[in-house]
Amino acid sequence: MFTNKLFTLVLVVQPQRVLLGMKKRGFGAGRWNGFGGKVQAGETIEQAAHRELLEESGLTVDNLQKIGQITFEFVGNSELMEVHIFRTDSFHGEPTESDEMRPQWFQLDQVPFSHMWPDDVYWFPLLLQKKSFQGYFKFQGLDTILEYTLRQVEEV
Ligand code: 6U4
Repeated sequence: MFTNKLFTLVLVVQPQRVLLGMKKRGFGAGRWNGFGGKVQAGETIEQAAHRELLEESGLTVDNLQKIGQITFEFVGNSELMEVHIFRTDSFHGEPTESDEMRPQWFQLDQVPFSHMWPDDVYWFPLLLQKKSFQGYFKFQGLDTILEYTLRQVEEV
């Protein structure tokens, strides 16, 4: 029997660049990723997305666009990660290193996929084209995708 745990992930995208953070500790440490984390009791998914973005990057945003939802299964773990992915094109503040993340801008043709979660290379192009998507990835360990589905949807 599977249970779902809610997570957020925010990508700040500008015409020529995307802001990623090097995860310094915890789950996914050593990988570049968007900013996000667990949804806490008493907050909405969107509130959690704003909170985690501020905590991890120092940035605030007026609007987050809901763009994707991916469920991750890790073989041997009955808790699925339900990750809600948002995109924003504008922000307030200066990207600032936190205990958890070291932010860095990447040109859109130099996104460091080999140092990111292996699923990112599949859905990043949709995110960059502002196409909404829904997916499911089944992992063996942290590096191997055993199977996946990914489809474009009208609305997440
Ligand atoms: P703590 O340790 O409580 O501060 P918290 O920041 O709440 O943790 P964390 O860092 O464990 O949560 O959240 C994991 C983050 O990694 C979320 O933003 C979702 C993201 N993530 C998890 N699996 C991913 C994957 N396969 N591909 C991806 N992002 C993933 O791009």
